[in-house]
Amino acid sequence: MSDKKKEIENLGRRHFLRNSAVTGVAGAGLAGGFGAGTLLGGSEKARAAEGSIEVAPGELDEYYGFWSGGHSGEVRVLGVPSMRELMRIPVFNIDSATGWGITNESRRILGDSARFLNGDCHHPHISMTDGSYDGKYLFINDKANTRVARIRLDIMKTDRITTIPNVQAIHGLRLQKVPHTQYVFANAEFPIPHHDDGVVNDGRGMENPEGYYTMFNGIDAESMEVAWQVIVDGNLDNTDADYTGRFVASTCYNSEKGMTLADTMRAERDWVVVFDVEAIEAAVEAGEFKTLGDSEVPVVDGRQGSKVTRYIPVPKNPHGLNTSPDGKYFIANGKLSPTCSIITIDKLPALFDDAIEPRDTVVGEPELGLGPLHTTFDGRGNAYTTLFIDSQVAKWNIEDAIRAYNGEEVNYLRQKLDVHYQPGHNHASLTETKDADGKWLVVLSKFAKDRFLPVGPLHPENDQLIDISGEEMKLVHDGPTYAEPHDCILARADQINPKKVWTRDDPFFAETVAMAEQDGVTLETDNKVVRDGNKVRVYMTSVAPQFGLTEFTVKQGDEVTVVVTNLDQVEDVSHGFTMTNHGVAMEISPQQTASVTFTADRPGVHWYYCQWFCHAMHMEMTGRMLVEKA
Ligand code: RUQ
Ligand code: CUA
Ligand code: CA
Repeated sequence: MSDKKKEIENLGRRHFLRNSAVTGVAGAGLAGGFGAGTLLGGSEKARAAEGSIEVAPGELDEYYGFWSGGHSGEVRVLGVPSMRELMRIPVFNIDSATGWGITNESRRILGDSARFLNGDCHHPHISMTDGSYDGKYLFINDKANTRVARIRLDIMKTDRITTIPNVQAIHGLRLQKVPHTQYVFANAEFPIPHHDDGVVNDGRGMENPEGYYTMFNGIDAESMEVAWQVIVDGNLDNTDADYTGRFVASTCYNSEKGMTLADTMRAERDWVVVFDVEAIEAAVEAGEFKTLGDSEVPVVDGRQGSKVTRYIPVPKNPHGLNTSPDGKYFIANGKLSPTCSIITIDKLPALFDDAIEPRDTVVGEPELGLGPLHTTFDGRGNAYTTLFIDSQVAKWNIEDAIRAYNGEEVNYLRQKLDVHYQPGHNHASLTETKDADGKWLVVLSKFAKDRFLPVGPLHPENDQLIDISGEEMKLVHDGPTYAEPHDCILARADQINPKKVWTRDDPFFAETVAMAEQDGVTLETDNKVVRDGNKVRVYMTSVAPQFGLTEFTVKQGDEVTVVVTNLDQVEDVSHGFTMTNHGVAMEISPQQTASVTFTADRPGVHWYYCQWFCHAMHMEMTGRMLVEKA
C-alpha cells in the first residue's frame, strides 16, 4: 500500500472517531463509529462484481432519480442505475449557466424571496394520482428560508415558490397520495413565539418558550397557496401521508420545547402527531379558525385535545416517518432509540373516535440497531432502515416484527449491510407509491471519509446504490455528491415525460410575451429597440450562430431589458445571452423566450455573446451594446 493511501486510511478510520463532527452530549454516540459487519457476511467486493449497474454508452437508464441538492439549493436529476448526473435544476440558488435568479422569468417566480441567495433543500417528492407517480410536478422544501417550491417536470424548471407565513424552517415535506396530490404537506420545524393578539414573533415573549409554537402546513398543489395551517404542541420533523387521503403523520423530537440540545433530550418519549385532513378541512369550512398577523391563511388549533390531531407517544427524538407501500403502516424511526415504531393506520379512525388509546395503534417496535433515521420498502413486505451510528442498512420484515412484538419467537431481521458512512435517507425505487418494485435502493451516506480521493477538508457525500432485487442486499456503486443530498426519489423512466423543445405558448415566459405584445413586437420575427423614458427594451431573435441584433445603442443610465427568442427548432440547440461586465447571463433553449433587465451604467462598448456552445461559429455569435455618455 502506498504511503498516501495509508495516510488516507488512517485519517478516515482512526482520526475520524476521535475528531467527531458532533460534540457535546450526543457526540459520543451520534457521530463516528463504523458498522459491526453484516449478518450474512461475504465481501462487498465479491457482491459488487455480481451487480449490474452498467448502462452502456448510448443506452438509457431505467429510472429517473431526483436528488435534493441540500444547501446548494438546487435539485439534481440522475439516471439510475448508472448514477450519471443528467441535469441540475436551480431552485433556491443562483445559477450562472441558465441565469436562474438573474432572468426576469426566474425573478418573478422567486418573488420577494429573490433577495435570498441561498436555500436548503431536503425532500423532493413527485405528485401522484391514485397512489402512483403522475410525473407532473416535483415539490421541494427550503429549510433555510421557509419556502416550498414546485418544479414542472415537463420542462424541468421551477415554476412556483411560496414562502410559508408565520413559521420558521420548512423541513418535512410530503404529498397527498390519493385520490391525487391536492395538498403538499409541510412541517415547520422550529417553534417561535405566538401572542394572544394573533401576532407572531414580533420581539415579545422571547424568554418564554412555553408560548412558542410551530405549525403543520397544507399547501394547495395547483395554486401553491397555503390552504391552512395547524398549530401543534412540540415541534415537527418528518412527515408522510397515507393511502386513504385522510391521515398524515409527523414526528416530533422536541416535545419538551427545549431551547438547547440537552433540553430536547429530556423526555423519555416524544411523539408522532397524526393529522386528520378531513377534520382540518371541516374545521376551516365551519369557520373554526383564526388568522395570524397580516396573513389570511386559516389557522386551526391542533394542540393536544383538539379534534384534528392525535399524539402517539414513541421513544425519544424520532426522525423519519415513512408509509409502507401497502398502505398499512406509518413507521417512525427511533434515532435515539434503536427501534422503529410501527403504527397501524387501520386503527386511526378508532383513535380519532377516542375508542382506543394512542399507544394501542403501535403494533410493533422492532430493535434494529443504533441510530435508525429513515425507512424505505421493497413492496414485498420488507423494510430497509438506515442506522446512522452503526453505518448500516437493516433489512427487516414488517409482519415478522409485528409477530415478535406479540410475543412470538421470530427473527424479523433479514440482513445488515455496511454502508460508507453514516447514512441519512435511503430510498427504494417507487417506494412512496403503491408501485414499489424492490429493485434499487439508494443510500445517502453523510460521510465519505476514505472512499474517494481527498479533495481538501470538505468531503463529498457518498450516495451508494444497492441492488435489492434478490434475497440479499448487494452494494454495487459509490457515488460522490456535493452538499448535501438529504433525500432522493426514484421514478420509472416511463413515468416522467419531459418536452424536448419549448412550445411557444408556455406559461413560463407568458408575461414576457405579454410585454412584447404591449410594445407591438412579434417575438418570432421582430428585432427592435423600444424606448419608454429611460427604460429600453431590446427585442431580438437568435438562430445559430447569430443574434437578430448585432448591435444596439442606449444611453448611460438606461434600464435595459434584453429579450431573446430562440427560433431554432432543432433539439438541443440552446443559445445564451451574456452581457460582459454586467452580471448578466441566461439560457435560451429552442423556441424559448428569455429576458433580463440591468442598468447600462457605464458608457462605451460592451460586447455580448452566446455562452452555450451552439454551432461551429458559436464564438462569433456576438454583438455590441453601445452606451452613449449621459
Ligand atoms: S431529514 S437524514 Cu432533512 Cu430528511 Cu433525515
Ligand atoms: Cu448560440 Cu452559442
Ligand atoms: Ca425529545
